[in-house]
Amino acid sequence: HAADTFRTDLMTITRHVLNEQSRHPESRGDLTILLSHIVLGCKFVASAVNKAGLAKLTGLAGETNVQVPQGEEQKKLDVLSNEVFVNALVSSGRTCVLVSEEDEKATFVDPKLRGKYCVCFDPLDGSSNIDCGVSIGTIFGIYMIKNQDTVTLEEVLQPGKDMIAAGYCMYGSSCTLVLSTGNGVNGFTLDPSLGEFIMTHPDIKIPPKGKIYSVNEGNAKNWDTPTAKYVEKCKYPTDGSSPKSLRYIGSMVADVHRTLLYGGIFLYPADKKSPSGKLRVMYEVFPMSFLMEEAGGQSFTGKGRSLDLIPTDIHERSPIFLGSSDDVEEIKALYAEEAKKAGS
Ligand code: P6P
Repeated sequence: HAADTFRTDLMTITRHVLNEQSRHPESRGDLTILLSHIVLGCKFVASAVNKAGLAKLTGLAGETNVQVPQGEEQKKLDVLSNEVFVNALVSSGRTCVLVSEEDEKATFVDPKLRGKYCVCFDPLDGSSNIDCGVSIGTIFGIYMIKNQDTVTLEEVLQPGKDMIAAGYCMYGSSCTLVLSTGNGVNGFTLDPSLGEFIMTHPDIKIPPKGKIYSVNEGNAKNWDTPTAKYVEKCKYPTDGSSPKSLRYIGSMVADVHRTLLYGGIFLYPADKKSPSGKLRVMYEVFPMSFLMEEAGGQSFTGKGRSLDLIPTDIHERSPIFLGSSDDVEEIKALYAEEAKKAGS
């Protein structure tokens, strides 16, 4: 029956965000407008990422190719993505400061175009994986700024628990956007024929315990004791349970998305080479931790709750252990044990 093929009551991301807005009668719709500009950026990047693959295949790689106006240097995708997001966020008229993985300094928006939000984002995380077709993604977190006209860097360096929304868009076999505005987590898949994100994963909840651990075992030589002990327990359980499976893609958005849907734990620990770990607090750790907690999971830094961190620099790094609540509890216990020994 034709009607079975074509759903006629589409829950698009725009409709979902408007529904969320209606839960806040005092809202003027600024967040809705901001999110619609972020969604536009994601649609552009999805298209550019797919074309990039094509360009490589037809040997159009290199300095310039036919898609790029004659003589112009082909921009690296992460630079291009950053420009798209900065332009979309500034032109939304709803932001006053931007923190991007691609920009050394924070961008303070022209006062004439300012709004009340700060957006922290990694426009194309994992972009080194593009050439081999591994999924990559955009990660973003949104803060409200108290004094948008006199905003200073200090006001940007807020603890993750003050974020009001966060999400990521994964560019893979399909383009999936996962979003939370503080009332649960929902997933949307881009229908390229409509150019719309349609809700495909309503009210995502992470399983309380998983069978997968996700870490770069190549760093094992440099791990601290609690991490080494935890991974050992995953591989050689002493309670009679089956060993966990190792799944590591090396692209945070892909590894976190699998963890969110299937359960388990994702770890990027500190090690002797990188005492603060590798992942960035404001636009990787905070947004992913916000989503995990909204989905019933946890996120831990090795010292405390990730969202309680107060960054001192916009590109600060932190160790991160996130995922199923029971799994994160196990590694928290190992770090507590180590702290007690050190304190004793
Ligand atoms: P490693 C990608 O470069 C990235 O920033 C994250 O997306 C990913 O989780 C991590 O680094 C992978 O790092 O050291 O395991 O290659």
